[in-house]
Amino acid sequence: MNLQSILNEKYGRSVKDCTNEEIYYGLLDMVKAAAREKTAPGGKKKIYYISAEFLIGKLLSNNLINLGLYDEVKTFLAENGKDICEIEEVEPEPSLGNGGLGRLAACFLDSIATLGLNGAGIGLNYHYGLFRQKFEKNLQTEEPNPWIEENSWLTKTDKTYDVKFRGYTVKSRLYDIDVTGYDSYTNKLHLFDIETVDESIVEKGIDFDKSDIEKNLTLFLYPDDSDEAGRLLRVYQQYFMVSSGAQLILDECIAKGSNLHDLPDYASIQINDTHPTMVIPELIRLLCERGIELDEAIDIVSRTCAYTNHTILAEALEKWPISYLQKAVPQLVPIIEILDDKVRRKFEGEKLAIIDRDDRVHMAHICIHYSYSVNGVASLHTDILKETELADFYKVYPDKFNNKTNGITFRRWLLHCNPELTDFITSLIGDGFKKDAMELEKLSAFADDEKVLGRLLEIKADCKKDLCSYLKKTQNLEINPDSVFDIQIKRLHEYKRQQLNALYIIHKYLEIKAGKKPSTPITAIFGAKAAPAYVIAQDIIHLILCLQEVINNDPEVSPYLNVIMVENYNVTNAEHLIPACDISEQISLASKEASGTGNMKFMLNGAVTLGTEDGANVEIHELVGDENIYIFGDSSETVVKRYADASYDASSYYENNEDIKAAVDFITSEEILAVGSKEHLERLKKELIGKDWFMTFPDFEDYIEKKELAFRDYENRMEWAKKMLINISKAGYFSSDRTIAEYNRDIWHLGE
Ligand code: 26Q
Repeated sequence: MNLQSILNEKYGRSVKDCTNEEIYYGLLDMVKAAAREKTAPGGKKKIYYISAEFLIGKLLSNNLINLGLYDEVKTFLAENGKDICEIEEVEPEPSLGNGGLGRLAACFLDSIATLGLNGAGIGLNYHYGLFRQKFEKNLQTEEPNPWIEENSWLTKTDKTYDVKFRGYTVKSRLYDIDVTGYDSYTNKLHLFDIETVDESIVEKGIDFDKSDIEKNLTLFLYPDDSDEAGRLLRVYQQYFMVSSGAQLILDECIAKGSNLHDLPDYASIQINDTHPTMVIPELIRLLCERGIELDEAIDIVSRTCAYTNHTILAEALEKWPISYLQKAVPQLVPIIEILDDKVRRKFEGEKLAIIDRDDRVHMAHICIHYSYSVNGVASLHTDILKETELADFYKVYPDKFNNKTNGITFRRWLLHCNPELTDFITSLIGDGFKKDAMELEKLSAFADDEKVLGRLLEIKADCKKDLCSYLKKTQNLEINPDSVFDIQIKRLHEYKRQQLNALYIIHKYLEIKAGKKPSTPITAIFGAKAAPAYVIAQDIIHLILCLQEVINNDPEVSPYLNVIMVENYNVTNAEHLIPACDISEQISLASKEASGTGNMKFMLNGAVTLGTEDGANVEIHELVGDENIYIFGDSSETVVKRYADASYDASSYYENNEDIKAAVDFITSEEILAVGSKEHLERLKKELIGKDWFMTFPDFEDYIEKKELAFRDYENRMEWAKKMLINISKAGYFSSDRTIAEYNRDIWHLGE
């Protein structure tokens, strides 16, 4: 084994005598060398996936699996008394993303390489990933989350670019991370950085001096979908990323023979949400600088760029005051004004304009006018974009709009995180599903095979035990492995409605107190980070933590109901939580969750969804049928209508529904106030009664009903196992290999 010779050279010791740290760094070197030996996919045209976030997670085992080395290394280590899982723990997680959008970008890179498409990711080399979450006094606190060590997955390159801001120029340097495809090629993730970043400017928690751009430009990933502070810094970050990326793209295309007039034959640039929008004016600027006429430059760029929308939440759509751009990147302002002027000449009215009357630049509008493709991320989401949110644009550009339902990489979310299930599936249907996920359908032949179903239940029980020991070891949390695991893990956001789940838990607690005990104990598990400045999200975390303390310490209730809030939810603990889940909570307010991708990961691992008709839940429902999913709540049409006519009145639900009133009142009960903060809890209660903007009350009764039904059905173990099997067998559609094949077929056209 190659590893031994690396360890000899590095430490002069045999693997037996090396520490887990030493073995990890040995494997890092080994994997980097093996990745370098793999060829990059060739071809004239290349896809550049540009994104402010790549939530790649730990890379060691992922790369070992994709390079076909995992089993060999695991056996070799075991023979020498070492456990590969313990070595995996040494790796710091690169948390270079907030949530779904960043994790999607990482899954896409895996699939682009696996399908052998010539592609690269372009992003930023944040020194600190998404903050590390700690709980103190039942409140979230935030700490910096470093991941770059002397020895890391990053490879420093000698490529540098000048990036101009108002009044000064900074130098960007390119760092690369290899992206290994499964049994396939290797691509690159290009991350740009500046050399003057100064980690010592971090103050208490994650506060830092936001004004000194040269010291803070790539210091932190933005933790906020909702924070006002530091927005200007975000503009600097975005421009730094797109300017470096655009220069790299032009260099590469020229090196392959492009005369820049033919740029669309050499490159497609997929813009991941509006965060990289400035790549459009920046490319136009660079093309003009290189001698191309403005109108032609605009046309070339519009045929090169494609845009993906990930949200319909108005507050998440970026609108930058033109004064910010003037201050940071004045060179783009005249170009954006010209882009706006052209739109205004062509289309009447304000709705399609780029610069609005308040002098704010609508980034999504730049993308829609000056890209050749606009896609949503699940079929319901794309329909809502076309019919409601972007209807005015759809009218004038019907051909640009298309849907690409999200997907996940099965390498990480099945092969790596659930080897026992993977082996069992392989024993039943062979290993073709590892390359062609649709082969999972073959599992449906076993839907009535009690032996198979029994084994499936055993594997789930094993995964639950694994999770119990993992959470005991890492967080000192105790869970009953024989309870039903009901899991909601995702960013904390009101539209995702963790508060609805919390209200259910209160309802259940009150029922148990009144003597109505569930026949199978329930463990409600949460994992969620809240943006530091998102007040109500912090309050909801506080409530869940208070419920955890009160309920788990109540001897009357805790044998039947437990609440677990996992600290610092991230990719690594998701990999332990997902395989162990029985019921997957996907309870966003219909129309608000563009797609969701956690829903797909749970389904693939044999959890049954309890969800609203939102995002990709709709497609999961269509695939598995009514019998194998628990759907509740108002439809997206009802919700959209209720917003439009402003007819929703939360307080009347509170006044007229006893269950709702009892659950909401409990938020400020003596029991909760004994462990919580009055300020937080009263604010949350007031928010719910006075506003409940994401309409939890209208869905409350139906949620309880369907959840109770799911718990009852869970008692019939064979029937439940059948539901699990059908969910797994239908999950093939949600492979990101399928999604990427569709992007290529409809948008990128590589290899044609
Ligand atoms: C915007 C402006 C200023 C600061 C931050 C931001 C910002 C940062 C991150 C806005 C949005 C995000 C992240 C969005 C996101 O994760 N969206 C999710 O994308 C997934 C992949 O398509 C979907 O499955 C989810 O439904 C969607 O919520």
